[in-house]
Amino acid sequence: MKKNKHNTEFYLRLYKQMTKIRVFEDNANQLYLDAKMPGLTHMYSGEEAVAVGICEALRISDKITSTHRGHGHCMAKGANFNQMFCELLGKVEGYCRGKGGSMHIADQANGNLGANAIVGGSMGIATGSALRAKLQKSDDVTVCFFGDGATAQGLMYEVMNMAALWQLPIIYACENNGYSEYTTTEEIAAGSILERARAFGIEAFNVDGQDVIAVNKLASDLVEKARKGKGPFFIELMTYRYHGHHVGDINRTYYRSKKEELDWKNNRDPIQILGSFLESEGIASDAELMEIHSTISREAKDAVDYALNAAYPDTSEVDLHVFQEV
Ligand SMILES: Cc1ncc(C[n+]2csc(CCOP(=O)(O)OP(=O)(O)O)c2C)c(N)n1
Repeated sequence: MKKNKHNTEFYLRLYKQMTKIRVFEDNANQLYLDAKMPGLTHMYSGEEAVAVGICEALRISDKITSTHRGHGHCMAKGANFNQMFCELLGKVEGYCRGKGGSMHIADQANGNLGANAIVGGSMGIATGSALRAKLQKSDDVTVCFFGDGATAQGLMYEVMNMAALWQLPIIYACENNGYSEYTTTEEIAAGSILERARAFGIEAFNVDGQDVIAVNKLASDLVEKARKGKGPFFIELMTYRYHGHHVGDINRTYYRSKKEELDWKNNRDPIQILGSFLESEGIASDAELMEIHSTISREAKDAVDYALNAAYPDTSEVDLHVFQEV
């Protein structure tokens, strides 16, 4: 590809966005290990190219819905460290005033309609968002992120049917990381994931979810088509989660080998793959990439300190934002 200022800057942005997610997750894991974070969390490390490749194809006004493994989607759609760490620690300055926690982060200002702890639960919300865009004649596109485990949920088939019939501007993005909790995808999903979408007449694509440039290229193409009323689309992104199902899932060898984990980390890491490309193209040196990592790590550390010292919500807020009187 011909190098120009635009794609040089864009590739560096992809690198920074993925690094932000990795650094965020490393800090979140440490907060859990230090017993400073209430509850547990599901790490996105290893899957960064999926969220970043797709969200970089979106505008702020485009919408996403996320999952229990949602920090990466939030960061990729524009969330900031301070509010993210505050939410994880239950502090009032968090995205949901500390009431959502890791699995319920919503950031409406950036078009993030929210994470969802119910597997497949955001599919109805995402499809409703696309219907809203169509009814209001807006050209917003909605991306629905979900894991391979969600393909076993009936809701997915109801909403894909509606989306196809009504040509809704939605992209279903299936993050296939090979596992649903402690079970392999082959054991929970019969047949082909892509053929499920094709049965509804939805165009479906498979892409290497570790290659952020490939993900972004495909997503940009589909987003522009969906904007012009040619949706819906379905993408299956092949990826891997480095940590256990959640931070407490430490002893994993009964369901996957250390060798497999090392193979993905050493040979298929999305940040390393892009880093090598940037170096080989003369866009950034190893030292410059390390500097990006150090700068982002310092920003994250400051945000963690900020969140640790931030205030909890006042007890008078306990029933606020939880239900609406009608
Ligand atoms: C409806 C529902 N059933 C079961 C669960 C318990 N559960 C939480 S995460 C998970 C696995 C999800 O796997 P997948 O969709 O592939 O996402 P991944 O964790 O691999 O990112 C399950 C079964 C749940 N949260 N919601």
